[in-house]
Amino acid sequence: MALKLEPGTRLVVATHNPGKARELAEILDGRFELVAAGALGLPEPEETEATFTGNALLKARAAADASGLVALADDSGLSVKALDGAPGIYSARWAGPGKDFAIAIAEVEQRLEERGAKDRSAWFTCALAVAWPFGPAVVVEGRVDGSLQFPRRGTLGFGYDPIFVPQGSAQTFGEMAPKAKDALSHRTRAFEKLKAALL
Ligand code: ITT
Repeated sequence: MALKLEPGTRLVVATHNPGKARELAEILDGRFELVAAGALGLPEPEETEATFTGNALLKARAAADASGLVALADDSGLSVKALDGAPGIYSARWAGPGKDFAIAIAEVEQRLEERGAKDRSAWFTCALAVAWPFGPAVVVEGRVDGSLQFPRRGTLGFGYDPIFVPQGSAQTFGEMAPKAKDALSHRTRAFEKLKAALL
């Protein structure tokens, strides 16, 4: 039988990142009854996989099995071409234990300077995984290409948004209203694939 995610399903959103949780709620647009991982006291599993899809599956599996609910997890990050794809799956870790993205952004800028790199091409990736408790799981990936710009611009969004300009735009994600970012984002593109697979 094909896997289906019925409208109104109670879904635990397996993220401890409030920026992601907000965007996922916007993108899911009332299709499901969302429960936050934090509200259930679910622990944050260690991200031991080497890929976005691997870590998304790991987080969805852990949340589904611990809660008994269908779980949705997001593993995402920024990849910089001139840094050979870094920070990639380490995007959150570059912000340090205080999750300070001023530190992560400064690190990206400094590494580009150290390399004397002129190419500012970068992309965001989002892997979304859905797992059923002790059951099957599905994972998909979305990507948006763009370029980096310094200094940072805009106070909206989260994470690396103030330095990322998506292709075809003059604004950083940090300058865009939520709906404008959602129209272009890696997260929305991943969700479009999830819809095709499960809805
Ligand atoms: P969870 O694992 O609890 O979901 P996290 O923040 O640790 O939260 P990740 O390991 O997937 O999640 O790290 C992804 C990081 O990549 C995230 O902390 C952001 O800094 C960055 N990132 C992902 N999507 C982004 C977006 O849309 N805009 C800006 N930065 C983004």
